[in-house]
Amino acid sequence: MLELPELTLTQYSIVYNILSFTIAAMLASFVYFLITRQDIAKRYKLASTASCLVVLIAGYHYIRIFASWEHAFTFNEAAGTYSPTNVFNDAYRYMDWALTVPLLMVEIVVVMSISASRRASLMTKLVIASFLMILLGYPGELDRESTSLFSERGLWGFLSTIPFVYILFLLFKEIKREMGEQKDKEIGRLFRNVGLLTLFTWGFYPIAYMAPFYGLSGGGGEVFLQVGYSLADVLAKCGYGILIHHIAVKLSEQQAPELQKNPMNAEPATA
Ligand SMILES: *C/C=C(C)/C=C/C=C(C)/C=C/C1=C(C)CCCC1(C)C
Repeated sequence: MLELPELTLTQYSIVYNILSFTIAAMLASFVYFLITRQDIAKRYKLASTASCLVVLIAGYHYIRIFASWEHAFTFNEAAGTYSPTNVFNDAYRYMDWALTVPLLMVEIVVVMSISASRRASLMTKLVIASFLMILLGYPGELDRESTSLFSERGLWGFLSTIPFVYILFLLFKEIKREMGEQKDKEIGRLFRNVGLLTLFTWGFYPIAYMAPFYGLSGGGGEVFLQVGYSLADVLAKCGYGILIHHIAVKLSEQQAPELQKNPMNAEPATA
């Protein structure tokens, strides 16, 4: 639970609208992943199930975050500002990540071209490491007072960074292998894009976590955090899911050419 700063009308509205936009993005992505499931071969369907669950869980949590944001402030007519009159529950974000981040790992491992036993072991490592990363970050998030790296916040942040680095290391090793082994260059490119998207969006979370260490606070700091987390979530969940979906469709076409009869999947004739 977080005590919030006083916000101007503009600051309050920016967060209000971004949270609303994020709910729309998550729910729309859910419908998209659900409808496009039929274009994917059976062995890759788990990727699409995981994508559906991720955006559904996130959509639900954003509805709760939005309600908590509305409830946390009262409009001060005289000053024309929003005063914090209630606590804001930002634990919803961590509850959300604890469920969705492991599922994001499932999505990518399902579309990798590896043996069933390697798939199971890689998935286990990534799921456990991503859960640990969120779990270890949370106690530090509760420490709102520290402004130094050498504090409780800094310590938990450091511990959480160990599985974070391990995940990126494993992912990049596997993505590099996929890019080398895939005969279809387009699939290789999609894997590279998934890697870059993961690096740039995931990188935002620890930077935001460190905000108190570089003096980001007050209304501006709060707006930066809420907007940053929301946009990073949309890219890391909806955008990422769309890339994984395209990989799954391409792989399905390779294995079951009859799927190409679906006009949605057909390549334009080149001859
Ligand atoms: C959809 C939500 C996603 C992709 C969330 C990702 C979250 C992280 C990569 C968080 C990482 C953290 C650290 C590496 C250290 C500080 C604590 C965290 C949890 C913010």
